[in-house]
Amino acid sequence: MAELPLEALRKLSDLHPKPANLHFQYGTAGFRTLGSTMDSVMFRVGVLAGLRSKKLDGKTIGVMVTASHNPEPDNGVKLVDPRGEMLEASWEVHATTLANAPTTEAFIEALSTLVKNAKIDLSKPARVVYARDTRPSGPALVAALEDGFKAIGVSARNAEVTTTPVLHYLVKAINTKGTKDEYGEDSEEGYMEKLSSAFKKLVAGKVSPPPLIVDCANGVGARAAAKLSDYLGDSLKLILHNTATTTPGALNNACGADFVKTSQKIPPSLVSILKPGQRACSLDGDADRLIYFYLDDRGLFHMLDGDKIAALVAAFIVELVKGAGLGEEIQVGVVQTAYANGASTKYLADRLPVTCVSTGVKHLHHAAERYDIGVYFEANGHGTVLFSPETTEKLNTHQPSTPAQSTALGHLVNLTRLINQTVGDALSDMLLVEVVLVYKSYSGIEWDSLYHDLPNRLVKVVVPDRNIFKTEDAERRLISPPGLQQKIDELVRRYEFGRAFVRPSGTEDVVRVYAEATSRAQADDLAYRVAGLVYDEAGGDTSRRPAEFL
Ligand code: 16G
Ligand code: MG
Repeated sequence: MAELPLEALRKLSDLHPKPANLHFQYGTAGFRTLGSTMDSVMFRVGVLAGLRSKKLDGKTIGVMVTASHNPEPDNGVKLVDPRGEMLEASWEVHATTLANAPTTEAFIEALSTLVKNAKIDLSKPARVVYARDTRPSGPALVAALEDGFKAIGVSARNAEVTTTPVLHYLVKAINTKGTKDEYGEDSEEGYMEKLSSAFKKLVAGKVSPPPLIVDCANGVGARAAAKLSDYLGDSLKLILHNTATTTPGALNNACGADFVKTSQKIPPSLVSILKPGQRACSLDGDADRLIYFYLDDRGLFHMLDGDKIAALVAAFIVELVKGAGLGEEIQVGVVQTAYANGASTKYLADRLPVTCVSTGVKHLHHAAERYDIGVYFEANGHGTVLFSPETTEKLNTHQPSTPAQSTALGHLVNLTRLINQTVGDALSDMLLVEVVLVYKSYSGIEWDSLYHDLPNRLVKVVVPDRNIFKTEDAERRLISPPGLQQKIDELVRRYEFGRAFVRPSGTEDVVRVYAEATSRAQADDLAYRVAGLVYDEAGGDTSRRPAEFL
């Protein structure tokens, strides 16, 4: 058995010392914190990615350097497993352990333990593909990552500056190359070609929709959207805004999907641009989330979030499955989280099976895999549609008995190519939405009227220790602190269609409170009161109560 290359590891690790007083955690979205503190983390992730690849017999692992919708000084890194999926949970723990080893010697010690416990054969090859978003801290962090690759002997492919979903696509495309499951050509061009040609087939013969305004969050999505726009040609005209990827401080600043979803407002930069009735959408900083919106004829803002996308898409897919004569054989289901608007859950549950899971893409993804066709979306706009291997096979081999069935079947097959099934993908989801809007002849207004969102409010409560908050039932109920859930239940009962839940954030040191009710004032009031309960229970900082809750 080959040994760890100790000399190279020591020499390179010494160039990337761990800051003494910082603790790093591989959380729901990988490591994410101030970019200026992440040099050692990047180096060690480089080494870990190599080991992960060796463990999986030389399959290609992905590494994405991004902090998504976070402000520009932040950065982050996450690993992508060979099928284009998020890193297996047990390795998140290894990542955290390695990142926190205080010295080079401790790091090497931790590596040896991992190699032994995980039974990693070091003589296997290691292959990695990596990319970064447009953050200014990216190049230096990538250099540290590359030192990690060098230290463990990775054959690494640099995918340069691209979106998170493109990187996931590349991982899957590389690992399926030459197999019967070939996912597409393993390049950004291959991705653009695959999506745009499926889109063109789907909308062939239909009336082209009016141009779509795309808010690119001043992030890497701007570059990808510009390329995609060239591939789409006249089939869909995109008007790109917030494309200032090199202006300091512009990334995600008062724009992008997270801004729109959390503030429930149009980005100020689009106020003078968006005309009443016109469709617009926002990508987030690494282009894996998508939120649509429009202004009505009174100029009022309406948001079409991940729940609305799920409703639109799921209903369309069910129709196609029935149309193809496969209604009895293929079960379509939807996966949501507790943040899904109650009105969306009702709309969907009246039509198809709906599951609720904990927050975080990996939970949704795994639950969606249990359906033949699983549609999953978080309200924040992250989501996709998964076709099980058996379903894909069935769609490719089924013999339709009428021309109508044949058409519906053809559309489903094209959807399997249009949709990036590895992870939520703002650009792929945008094309998917556009396809449905074209088929239904919907503008944003008709789409929005599928159901009416219950007014809702999300607030943060800063508490000394968020770890005392523990949940059950897909985060819908608290089991700790004891007694708090009963108090919340009592409050909620006083509001018509009231619903509220409390969970500790997985990405920030806060507790989140969500509330909805039949009116804006009631939703705000319920959120405020529940936040007050949380606050009192957790002994929050009284100087910050209560104005900061709302
Ligand atoms: C991360 C998750 C996202 C989730 C969010 C919740 C991934 C790739 N991303 O961004 O799915 O909605 O965290 O944040 O899993 P919170 O725990 O702070 O509310
Ligand atoms: Mg993102």
